[in-house]
Amino acid sequence: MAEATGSHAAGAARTCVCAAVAALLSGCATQTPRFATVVSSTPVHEVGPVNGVWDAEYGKTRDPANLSYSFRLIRYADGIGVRAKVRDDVIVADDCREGCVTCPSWDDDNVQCFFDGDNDGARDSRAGGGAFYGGEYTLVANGAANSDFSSCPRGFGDKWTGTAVRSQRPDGGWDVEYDLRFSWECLGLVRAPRDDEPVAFGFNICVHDDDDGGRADRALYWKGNPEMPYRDESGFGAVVLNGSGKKKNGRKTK
Ligand SMILES: [Ca+2]
Ligand SMILES: [Ca+2]
Ligand SMILES: [Ca+2]
Ligand SMILES: [Ca+2]
Repeated sequence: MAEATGSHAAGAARTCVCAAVAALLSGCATQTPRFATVVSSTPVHEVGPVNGVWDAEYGKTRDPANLSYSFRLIRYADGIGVRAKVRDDVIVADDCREGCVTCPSWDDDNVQCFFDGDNDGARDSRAGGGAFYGGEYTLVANGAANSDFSSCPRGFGDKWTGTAVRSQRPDGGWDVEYDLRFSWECLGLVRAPRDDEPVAFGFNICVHDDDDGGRADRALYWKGNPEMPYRDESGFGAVVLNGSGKKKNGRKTK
């Protein structure tokens, strides 16, 4: 049985900005993508304690029932989707209030997506004061979000969206299914790619695991430099998503 992950513990005292307010602050008038047409997708990648990369700032586990996940990327006509299924023994979201779009998302159970939209493999994506070509996007297990370090700060619900749905496993643990969708603008692309051309960018994904409240206990990446996996784009994975194979005028491409 699946249920929406809307609960959160009381006591989160940090300042949050809700989605409606953030939309006003952003002052943007771009059309919200519909994500109605799937163009292409990657295979499903499995990430676990052995083949993943642990962020050196946190702890580790050997138990895939404690933390492991699978994910794939989907190219839509109007942006990129990331679907991830996380296995976790305890779900905790005590630091982020539901509906918040600038919360300390890295302290709770979450999925983080990282885009190197200009594909330059920078050693520090935040160097130079915040001109992002992509950046970091986080969705917490209770639906809270953060994209402060990205091309679409506080853009959740408008320029990017996501859902998190949990279901209990027979062993008492949880599966949490995340469905995230990003406009081309959030990848930091100069222009939206044509339907018939492939799109290539650097990508990484991380799941933070909080099992006991307070700070996260561990963070497991697909790829990367363990010392700074969220900022060092040189360690990201290379992703190429094919186009439709049809030009706008209807002729097939070779
Ligand atoms: Ca866990
Ligand atoms: Ca957890
Ligand atoms: Ca903790
Ligand atoms: Ca927490």
